[in-house]
Amino acid sequence: MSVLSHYKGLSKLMEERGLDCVVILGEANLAYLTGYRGPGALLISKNGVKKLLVPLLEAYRAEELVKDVEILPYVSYSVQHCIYDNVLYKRLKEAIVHILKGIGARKVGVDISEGDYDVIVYVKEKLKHMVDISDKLKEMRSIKDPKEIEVITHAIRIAECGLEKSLDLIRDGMSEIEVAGIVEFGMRKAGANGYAFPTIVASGSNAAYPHAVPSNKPIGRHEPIVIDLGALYNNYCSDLTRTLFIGGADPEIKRALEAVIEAQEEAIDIIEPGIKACEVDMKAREVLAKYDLDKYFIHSLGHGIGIEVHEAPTLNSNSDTELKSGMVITIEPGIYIKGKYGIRIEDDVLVTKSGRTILSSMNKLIEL
Ligand SMILES: [Mn+2]
Repeated sequence: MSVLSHYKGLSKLMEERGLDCVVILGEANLAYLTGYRGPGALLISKNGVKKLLVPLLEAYRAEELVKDVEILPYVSYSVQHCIYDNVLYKRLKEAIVHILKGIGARKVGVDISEGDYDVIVYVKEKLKHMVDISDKLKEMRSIKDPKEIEVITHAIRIAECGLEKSLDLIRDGMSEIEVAGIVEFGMRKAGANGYAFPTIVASGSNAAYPHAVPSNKPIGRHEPIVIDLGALYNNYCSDLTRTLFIGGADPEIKRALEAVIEAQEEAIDIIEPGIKACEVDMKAREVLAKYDLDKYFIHSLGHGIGIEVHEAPTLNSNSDTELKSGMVITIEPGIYIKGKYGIRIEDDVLVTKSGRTILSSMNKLIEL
């Protein structure tokens, strides 16, 4: 996919902050700017020099994915008769400094929070004038362009299709691990390159752990089964959660699920450009408070999704970030009662100029 438009934001940043060059180190930021996701560094100068440093073993793949940038392989040991004649026989940090000095860069922007500590310390020591641009990149990535929205929407379809197909195969008595495997195979069959994160399947009292790890526990009838899944497609993630029941839901738990759905829908209804993320989080908590369930909602309401499954903005009580058109966020209220049960519903929402579009579309009450 074309990522050329993302360079424009960086050129503007270099101008605004008087930078000679930027160095991109994080794998997600490399994917954002080049389409290549892997180790290495991208160097862009204000004069238009673009070089992508990649480990020698990644050079073929990078050449296939990245067309408008010079690919420079590096390797820390000597290689005789190497197929590339431009290999830098250096470690990454040395290769970066070598190039920066070669182009006479003095003031350099680096996405410090994404780089290895060792690399950052070395570059800072050799360059002196280093500026952190991590926040700017996070902000740029939080606003998706139409192509990114299309790819994320497809990643959501893959997750929904994978879960939908799995519903015919899930039976009580299967282990959580087995169900996770069925769901993941479903996403693969629907075209997933990979998973946004390891699928969570948590039933009964295990569902009280928001980040439960699937276990050998057999899933039972009438208990909540939380399935949190996400597909990776063309470098972009989806993130979706449903709580389902085999043989119908226990009535008390069903009422709690209805409260969670109401909290989610009311929070989604107030999403529009200019609203603060904390206000959306607050709305969900207000609804749960009506049912005296807010005390069991022990995590934030949601987060941005994109190249990474958790990215800016964060939706919690401290987040005064204003939502903007082009952001894609999750809205995922849940309640977790230790030793008893847990419930979560998660959908993916695009902030639009006039309000919001819910990108996921699966039923919220699923009884098998
Ligand atoms: Mn999520």
